[in-house]
Amino acid sequence: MVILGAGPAGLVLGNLLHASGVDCVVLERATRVQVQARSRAGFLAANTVRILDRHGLAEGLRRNGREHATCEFRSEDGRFRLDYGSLGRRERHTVYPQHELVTDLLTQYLEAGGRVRFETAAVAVHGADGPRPSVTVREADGRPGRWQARYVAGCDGRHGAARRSLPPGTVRRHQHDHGVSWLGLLAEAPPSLDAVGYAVHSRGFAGHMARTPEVTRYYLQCERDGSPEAWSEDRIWDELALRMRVEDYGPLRRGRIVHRSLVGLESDVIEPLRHGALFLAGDAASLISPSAAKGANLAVLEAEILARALIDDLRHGSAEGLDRYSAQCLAHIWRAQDFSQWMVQLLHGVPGSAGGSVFHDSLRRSRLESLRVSRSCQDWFAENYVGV
Ligand code: RFL
Repeated sequence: MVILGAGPAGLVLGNLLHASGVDCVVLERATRVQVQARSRAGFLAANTVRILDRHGLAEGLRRNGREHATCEFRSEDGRFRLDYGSLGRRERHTVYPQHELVTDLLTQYLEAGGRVRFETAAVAVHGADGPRPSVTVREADGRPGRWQARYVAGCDGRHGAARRSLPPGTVRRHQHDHGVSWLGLLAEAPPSLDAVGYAVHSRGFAGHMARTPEVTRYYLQCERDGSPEAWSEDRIWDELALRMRVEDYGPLRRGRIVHRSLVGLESDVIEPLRHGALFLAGDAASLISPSAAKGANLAVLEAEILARALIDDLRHGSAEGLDRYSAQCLAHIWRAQDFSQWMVQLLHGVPGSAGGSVFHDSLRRSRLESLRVSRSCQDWFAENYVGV
């Protein structure tokens, strides 16, 4: 079994297969240091924690993660809080930075004897619809190589080799551009709120999410083709202060901006998630806008479903799970896409639409008001916000 990519999807899959005695190798383009330094997600759904717990992979997040169950909305109509942990299914998030989760998964996999080939970039998957699939690679020293396997798991993200290797006409690709970009920021500053903060403002959206007691992620809606470097630290903090209405609700704790990136809010689903012996999981299967913090959670869920199906096939001779894999995951993916689209519309006006903006802004305000006053709307929100 060859797994492409050592992100959350590839490493959960690797851990589960290795623990069941399935011979596998993870091929990873980056170095170990780079893999462990990539800071992205932070909000883990209750189901993600249950999956990791079930397989003995949750020790680090149980020790160092923090439970989280409140979000705060700020807008021209005031502010309100939702204690989503007491709504819907009464589930909470665990805040645990993705790079720490990846570090735990990698350490556990390697200590158990699992194999990872770092600095080995998959170039293409060959013969996935035949009896002898293989993966061509470029090794760390630049030399070409080839790995043969019964199955290949493409967990190498949206721009990886797995997607590139799908022959034209074998899958459909559904893409949607939400028309909005965020400047994603990591600040060496303690969180300023004990809640996730969503601020809707005529200048654009601003978001606040705790990562650790010392680090906070912020988002600022920005120009589509803007450059992150055009934002000085002062400009970032002033804009965050304005959109988060600090004059009304209290100051932000400022600190050094240690990472910034431009994030276009896009969705992208491959259907089906299988081509012969090649299976897609995580961002390779579907990209989801970060508006609802679902990507890493879907990656873990899909990896568990795929691991079960592969173990059933390789150890017990039953291909049923593999046959069901795509449809089973796509049901979760579309539900998450639906909620993330709803969140995009909750948090943004329609950028660049002169005549339509009053109409859309009014819809957005009305949606926020429903969330403020309607218990059934709050329950629905909570169930979808924490769930995958
Ligand atoms: P990853 O984590 O991108 O890992 C893919 C791995 O594949 C390697 N690779 C290759 N290896 C070999 N050969 C090749 N040709 C290769 N090409 C690539 C890469 O080096 C990498 O190591 O994919 P995976 O495992 O599918 O996991 C997906 C998640 O990382 C992603 O969905 C989340 O980070 C999305 N996301 C969030 N998700 C959440 O659930 N909660 C959050 O709070 C959250 N916040 C976020 C996010 C994504 C963000 N960005 C990057 C837009 C915040 C941000 C800013």
